[in-house]
Amino acid sequence: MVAPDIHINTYLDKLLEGAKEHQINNHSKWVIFSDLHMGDGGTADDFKPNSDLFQSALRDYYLKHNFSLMLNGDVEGLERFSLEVILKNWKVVYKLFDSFAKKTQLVKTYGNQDLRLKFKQQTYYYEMSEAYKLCYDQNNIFIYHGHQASKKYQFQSDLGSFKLKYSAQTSGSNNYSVSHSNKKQYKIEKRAYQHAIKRGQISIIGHTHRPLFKSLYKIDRLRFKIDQLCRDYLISAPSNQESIAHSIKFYQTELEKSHQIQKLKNRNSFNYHHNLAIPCLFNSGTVIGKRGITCLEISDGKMRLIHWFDKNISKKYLQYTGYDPIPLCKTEFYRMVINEDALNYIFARIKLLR
Ligand SMILES: [Mn+2]
Repeated sequence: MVAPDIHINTYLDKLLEGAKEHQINNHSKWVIFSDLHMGDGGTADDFKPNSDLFQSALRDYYLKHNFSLMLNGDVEGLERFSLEVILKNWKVVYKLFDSFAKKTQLVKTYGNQDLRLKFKQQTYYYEMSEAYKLCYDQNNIFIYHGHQASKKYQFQSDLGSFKLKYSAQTSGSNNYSVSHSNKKQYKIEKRAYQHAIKRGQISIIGHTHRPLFKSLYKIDRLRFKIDQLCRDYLISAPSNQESIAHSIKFYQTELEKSHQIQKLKNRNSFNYHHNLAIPCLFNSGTVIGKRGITCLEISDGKMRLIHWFDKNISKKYLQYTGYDPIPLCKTEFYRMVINEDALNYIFARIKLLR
């Protein structure tokens, strides 16, 4: 029997081969969201709490600044709601999607929850593909939802609609997402990570709802940030030192909290398995986060991990200077850059370290 991970690598290679290509350059602008889990607008609808924030970010920021929109899977929570109900309840959001299709571009991938759209007879509103490839110079950014790196969904996809119908009947409504098991999440991320290294590319996934930037989880990103701030402190003017010292304390507290969560949940990190994580894996996180929305932006030849939040819910980011959140005009919503780096630099690091 073939080892499962080798099998999944071959499967991801097939996905890569069939991915729709878009050329990008330093003038291109893309924003990538995943896992909206749109429902019926009621209390069981995971999308609802952040829906105003999401619409405002799309309309007042991304559309205004001519970004193309990539929806990387699980837009519709089809494991719990029918497409008809979702379309009817979130008409206003679909209108926004239409605006991107008209003004810039809109592309959509299949997630595990909306996988059945692939087998539907009716024509869906938007062009969809299982995966996309953004080509930047000689380098590739491979974008797919992420469930393809899980054995369960890979077999479902191979077997087609019959198996999907069967699984829809057998999976309970509380079991609609993979994201509840840390061990399973890490396995999926690890396979996606290994495949990206093998192909010397950047891979972007969603699905596990955990933001990743340059293969770093929050805990590792915080450690690097503290290190950088301590260096900045030494070379800064005395007038700036106090605010940098403030930021260091803020990140230190965040790190302690994250460390407790990591211990509690027995989480892994790629830095435990390598001396240095190879910066090939990114995850846009989710639109349905408790403290806001995360997404990935590609613009000006850079990649950015962004956190959108409502100041009435996540006020703490406004009390310190660490992240520098910027308000969206006439709203209570903020856009905050968590990490950013030049694509050229990321690709050079991947080549040098793999
Ligand atoms: Mn998913």
